[in-house]
Amino acid sequence: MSVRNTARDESHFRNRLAEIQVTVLAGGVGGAKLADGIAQHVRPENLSIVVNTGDDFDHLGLRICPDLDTVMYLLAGVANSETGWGRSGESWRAMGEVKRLGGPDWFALGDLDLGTHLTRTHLLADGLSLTGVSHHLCDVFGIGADLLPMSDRPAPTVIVTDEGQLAFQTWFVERQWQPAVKEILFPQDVRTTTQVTTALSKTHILVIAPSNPFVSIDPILNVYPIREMVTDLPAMVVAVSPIIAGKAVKGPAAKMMQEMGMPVTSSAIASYYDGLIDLFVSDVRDEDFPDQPDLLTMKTDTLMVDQGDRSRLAREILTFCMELIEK
Ligand code: FO1
Repeated sequence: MSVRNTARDESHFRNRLAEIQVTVLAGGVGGAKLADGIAQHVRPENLSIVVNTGDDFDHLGLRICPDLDTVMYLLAGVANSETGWGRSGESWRAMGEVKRLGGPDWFALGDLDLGTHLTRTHLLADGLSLTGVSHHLCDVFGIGADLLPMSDRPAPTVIVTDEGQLAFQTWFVERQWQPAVKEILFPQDVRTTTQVTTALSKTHILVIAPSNPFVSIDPILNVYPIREMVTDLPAMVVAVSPIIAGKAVKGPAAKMMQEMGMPVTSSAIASYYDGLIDLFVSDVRDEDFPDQPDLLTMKTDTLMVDQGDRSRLAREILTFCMELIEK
């Protein structure tokens, strides 16, 4: 393709994208990565990211919001790329002293990360909503996209295991997600925010990120009336599989699928989202799966190792969705 064509295609892509509102439903690392890829193409004022807060908990007297921070740090370019959570260039002096003094050190809080938790806890105590805190922190980090907690009310996810009920972080971190999952409990009658319903009602493309469907996406859909809105939206709803060739890229999704009696395949994820999505994106490493009548499918390389991957995958998905919208 000639340079001139590429330039023309590029400006055509950007002009069409300029009118498109995109909302991403995101949880942990996989969600943050695709949100970051989309943020490379979509103007900040056209991008809303609705984030799972089911992992949130109070620890050492601080309100910890892991998925909000994972997305925020990645979009701000300060995320720890090895762990996927916390800050890059972190130091551990406060946590080391907590350990020496006999405090709980099972949940590793770096010094920079503690700055976020201390400030968020202070602002919440001052009466700011979790959405207000998110907007304040994103302003400081220079993030233009609208980073929205799924609710301003706590909505803690509880994991029912073969050892009984465990709070999410106890199961995920303290027990390293080893206790077998029998069921996942979400609080009922938690409502979302006007900021989320506004973002959803004006969105043209809704992306369900390659996050864990059970503990990152379901908690968001469980918050009223998000599932109902996603089901009824005129928007193009696209989900990206978190499973590649029978494995989860990161975290417990594959193990949970086995424990809950699901085949560990992308098509099982597509079926899980049945009725919610118009388009399903799976990985070229995956087996082909039977076409579902009212579901469009797209195969590409969904493995996001670096920002180039994230940007390429996001561009492919946005291009595919815009072509469908314009039909
Ligand atoms: N995950 C761990 O496996 N071990 C940790 O010590 C840990 C600390 C931590 C601190 C701040 C934060 O925002 C996230 C942290 N995570 C840790 C990840 C956290 O458990 C998230 O809930 C998961 O990433 C799932 O989304």
